[in-house]
Amino acid sequence: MRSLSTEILPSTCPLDCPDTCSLEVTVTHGKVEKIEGTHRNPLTDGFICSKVRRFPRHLYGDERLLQPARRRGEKGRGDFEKLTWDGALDLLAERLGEVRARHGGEAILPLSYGGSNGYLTQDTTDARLFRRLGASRLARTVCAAATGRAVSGLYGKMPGVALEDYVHSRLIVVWGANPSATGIHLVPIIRQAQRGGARLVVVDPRRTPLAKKADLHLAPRPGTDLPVALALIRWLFDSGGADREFLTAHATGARELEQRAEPWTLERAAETSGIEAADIETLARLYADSEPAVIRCGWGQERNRNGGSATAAILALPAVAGKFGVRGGGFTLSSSGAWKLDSAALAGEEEPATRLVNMNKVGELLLSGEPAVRLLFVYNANPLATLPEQEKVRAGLEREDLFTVVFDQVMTDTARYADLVLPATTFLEHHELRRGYGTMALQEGAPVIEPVGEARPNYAIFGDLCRRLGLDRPGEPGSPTELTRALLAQSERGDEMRAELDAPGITYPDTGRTPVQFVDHFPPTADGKIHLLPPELDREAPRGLYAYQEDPGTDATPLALISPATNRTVSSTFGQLHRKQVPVEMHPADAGARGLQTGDAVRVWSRSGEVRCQVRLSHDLRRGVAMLPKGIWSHNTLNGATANALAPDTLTDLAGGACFNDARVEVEKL
Ligand SMILES: Nc1nc2c(c(=O)[nH]1)N[C@H]1C(S)=C(S)[C@@H](COP(=O)(O)OP(=O)(O)OC[C@H]3O[C@@H](n4cnc5c(=O)[nH]c(N)nc54)[C@H](O)[C@@H]3O)O[C@H]1N2
Ligand SMILES: Nc1nc2c(c(=O)[nH]1)N[C@H]1C(S)=C(S)[C@@H](COP(=O)(O)OP(=O)(O)OC[C@H]3O[C@@H](n4cnc5c(=O)[nH]c(N)nc54)[C@H](O)[C@@H]3O)O[C@H]1N2
Ligand code: SF4
Ligand SMILES: [Mo]
Repeated sequence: MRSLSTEILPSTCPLDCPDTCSLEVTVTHGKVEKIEGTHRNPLTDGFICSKVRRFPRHLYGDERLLQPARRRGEKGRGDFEKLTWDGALDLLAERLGEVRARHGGEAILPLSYGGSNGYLTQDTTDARLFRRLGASRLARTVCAAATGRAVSGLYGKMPGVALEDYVHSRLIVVWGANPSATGIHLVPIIRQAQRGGARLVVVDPRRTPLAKKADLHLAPRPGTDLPVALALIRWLFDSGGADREFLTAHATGARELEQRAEPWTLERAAETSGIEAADIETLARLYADSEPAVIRCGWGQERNRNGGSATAAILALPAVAGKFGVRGGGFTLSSSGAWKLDSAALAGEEEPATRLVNMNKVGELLLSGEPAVRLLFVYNANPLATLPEQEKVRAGLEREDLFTVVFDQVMTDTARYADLVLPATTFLEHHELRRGYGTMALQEGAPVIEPVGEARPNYAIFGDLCRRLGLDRPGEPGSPTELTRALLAQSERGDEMRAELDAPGITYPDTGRTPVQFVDHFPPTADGKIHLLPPELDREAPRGLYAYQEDPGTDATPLALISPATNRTVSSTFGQLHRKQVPVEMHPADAGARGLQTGDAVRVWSRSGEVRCQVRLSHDLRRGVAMLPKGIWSHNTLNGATANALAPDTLTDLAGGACFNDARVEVEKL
């Protein structure tokens, strides 16, 4: 029996995860007691991850920011004194105005990534403020830049195969993705397909949980997916496995692709990738012979110098082999292309052409950029924990002449360096409208509790700052209701979507919940065709599209350090809740060669920096590969540095994306 003061309220998980679970939140005496999954989003199927089940610890934990505060001690120490909201916003408005007047708008840098934010809490009133200040603009390249460019270059943002439809597939290829941690609802669907006789192939340098259940596991050296995919393409063309009829009807650039794949024999790809030629051939045959066949392409293959071309080559496979046109056939990357809604269009006038800053280069910019950044406004991001070249970012944050504002829910590693800290609400305390990037669903969330402490939502704070600076215009949408209405009005189906959001509480794009590629929709490119060698991508890639760039390893730093996601954090979110030391994992042979055993304290170093931590031996990594997970915080290692201190700020071949997995390191006993 529940007491009368207990309520069960609906919500939607907006975290940076493909699944967008529909939730049911138990609230007792105004406090969140329990969070569970529901069936409203069919993909959720009534269960959610342990991270969000434990969300009350994030809401009410010691690290939760409760009031605005101003730095008292040295930068980085996390010593603050409380301010009122009025005091904090007056101070901030004054600083913003002052910096703009003295150094120009571009001396202000807004830094947000917003993976965990929906249509209401990023690119709305915040965009309005920063545009009107003439601030520097941020290219959000830390994730999905190269994959995004590849998919839109080839297919024009065509949505992928619905994850629910994988039950119909006879072959599932999971390439550079680890859904067991990063999108858990796909796992039971894959297992169900396997029980029905489907084959599973995993391409990943690690033996992931799904790799252990796979019929075939290909473990390439990080950054060598491009040669593997090109060898598959070459084999398909040579052995009659290419669907030339489909290519003639639906694609351009097939001949050029065939030519670029020509040098990549199975043997040569095997030598470069460290996979057996016979295994690549087994995948080629399986792929050619299976119908329907689907590729779940993730982001692991993206985060290196070849990331754009590798993704393009992987996504070319279903076109070459003619795998479209059936339910359960084709590819899935991100389904966000299914939605045409655009928050930024609500922000008012067009962006002024101010300086565009690549997020991966923020460390460099803070140290030596011209014009110098004088005011850094961090929200919806934890850059010290998530950007490459962590030591440069840290040194930048230590600059005495930089005023840093951090608007967050908890005292992050970045917030410790702030001059001004502002407490933000979570999705259980504000309104949100969120589409999935795995599921096709769009769902709303309304507050289920009053804000904890004095936390406030993004849309409110940026709206308030606009008013204080005299940058607001009458009649602009500003409240969540107004923003939602204006956003839905962008679609011809706006009224229908509004009604569906009210009941049953979920809506889908025009293409529906489970559209079939090349049946229900076609590439939204100018000619409606697939472009296997888009000229603009070919011009952009430094050596042309599909040109392989060699491994950046050196004799001094021969090991490839990858930093994949774990099931403990979402990017760096929830890192405050995990206080244990996190070890670097290595293959026993690599450890043995260095005289290392599990539990030893080691120094892991690259050209960029060093991490001191423990080591753990693991048979799940291929030789030559070490792993330190993404998203850990300074308290998780002996010297406060993480994988990001080892990661270079070099860029992917397309779209200036992050190359975290191009970190090349050596490990030695401390
Ligand atoms: N629990 C949890 N869920 C998350 C996240 C999280 O941090 N935690 N993050 C969210 C976000 S922001 C994103 S972008 C997605 C990412 O989702 P995924 O792409 O599934 O996650 P990653 O762990 O980045 O990478 C997937 C796999 O790529 C492998 N890999 C590394 N280098 C290579 C390579 O060169 N080639 C190949 N083939 N594989 C490689 C890694 O070993 C890893 O198993 O997940 C989202 N979901
Ligand atoms: N080494 C390594 N680093 C990586 C990666 C990797 O593979 N390896 N992957 C990268 C990837 S895939 C991604 S997506 C990036 C993510 O990089 P970030 O976006 O910097 O990481 P998050 O941990 O998601 O940070 C979100 C922050 O915003 C706060 N927040 C959430 N909602 C709100 C809100 O409504 N208002 C405000 N004001 N704050 C809010 C959260 O508390 C959290 O601190 O990290 C990248 N970093
Ligand atoms: S993080 Fe992903 S799996 Fe966990 S509740 Fe949110 S949407 Fe669901
Ligand atoms: Mo990401």
